[in-house]
Amino acid sequence: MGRRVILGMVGLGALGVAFGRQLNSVVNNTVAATVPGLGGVIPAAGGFRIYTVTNGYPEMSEADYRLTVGGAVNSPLNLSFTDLGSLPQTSMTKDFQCVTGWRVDDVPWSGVLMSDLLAVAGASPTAIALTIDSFDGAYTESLTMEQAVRPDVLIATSMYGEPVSREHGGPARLLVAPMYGYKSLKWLSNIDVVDAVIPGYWEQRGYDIDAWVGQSNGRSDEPVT
Ligand SMILES: Nc1nc2c(c(=O)[nH]1)N[C@H]1C(S)=C(S)[C@@H](COP(=O)(O)O)O[C@H]1N2
Ligand SMILES: [Mo]
Repeated sequence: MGRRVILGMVGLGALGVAFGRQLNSVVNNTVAATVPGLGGVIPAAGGFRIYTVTNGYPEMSEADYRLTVGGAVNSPLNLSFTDLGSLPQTSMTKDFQCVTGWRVDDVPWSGVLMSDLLAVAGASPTAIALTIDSFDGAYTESLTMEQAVRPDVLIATSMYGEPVSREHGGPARLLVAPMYGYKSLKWLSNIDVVDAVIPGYWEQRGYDIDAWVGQSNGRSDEPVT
């Protein structure tokens, strides 16, 4: 059995998986079915699967939300949801591809570019990487600084023109569009600018740290455009 297959099985077994978007949400004219107890075994046509590595989906109101940015920065940040909304907003429509095989085409996102946020914080130009934390208390991610400042790496506060739902990682999540979905950390709480790449949650469990779609984890999926 190939490494990728084993990884996929580990992923499915370990993850709490439920079917896609909220019932009233339509993806490419396909409503993702909700099948209690069967979540994650059968691909939802056209829809996202909802993943969490904890026992549930953490809840955080926009009023209580904070995003902190620290480490090698000139100005450590402690931003409210309103503060995030007052930074320059960027929209992009991107395919979303999980390393286990499912893909959702043409997802519209908007929020704050990581590069804009890092500029506001005054991130050190010689810093190597970011470590990124989730308020689920378990999930982490990493990006090199070069990856982080790409124009397709977003702190997303909106998805399909609506606030990012609790299940999809709201009030704010990452979107790392050119990489497999595990880089797109949900329930974003903290970003530290650091001098070394620290492997994230799934990377400590065998996934590639650089997760380019079509070029990593032994996969040959069509790259996200
Ligand atoms: N906090 C957190 N973020 C996460 C995950 C998770 O389990 N917990 N799963 C990742 C994986 S493997 C994928 S494919 C996407 C799925 O996003 P979705 O749950 O919004 O469909 O979230 C990523 N971000
Ligand atoms: Mo994934």
